Amino acid sequence: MVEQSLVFIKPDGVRRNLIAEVVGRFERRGFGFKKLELRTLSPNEVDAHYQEHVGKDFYPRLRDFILSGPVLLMVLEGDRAIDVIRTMVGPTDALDALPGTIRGDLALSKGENIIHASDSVASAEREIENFFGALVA
Ligand code: IDP
Ligand code: MG
Repeated sequence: MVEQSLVFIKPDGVRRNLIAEVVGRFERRGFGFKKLELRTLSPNEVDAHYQEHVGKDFYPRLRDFILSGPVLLMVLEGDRAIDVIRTMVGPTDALDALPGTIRGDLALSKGENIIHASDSVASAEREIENFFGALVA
């Protein structure tokens, strides 16, 4: 089943010059790039994207972090993209992430953990519409 996932490299990954490292993993795995865009998100985009976390104790820090610099937005397409990419990314807390995963190889933090990836087809559709205004063909 071909799916699309909304993925972005967070500002820590961009600042640490990890764009090629992360993008290269998705290229080599075989995903198609439907979108690839470097830009700083707006506060409204961030609040909509993280709507399930607004109001949690860590949200103000998360919001400031995501707004602290440009992110590299991607829409990736491929077979079972949602689950395959979540497996490549690893668990939220990078200290729990196995070597071989993006977080397990590149991060040491639960907050600054390099990358976002959609967790379901419904989330991917909502996230793609939030950042790009419409679904991507
Ligand atoms: P996910 O990115 O693995 O899907 P979520 O639980 O959806 O993880 O949380 C979204 C983002 O919020 C995380 O990637 C991380 O940057 C941040 N975050 C989540 N939980 C915590 C926490 O307990 N402390 C600090 N930051 C957190
Ligand atoms: Mg999540």
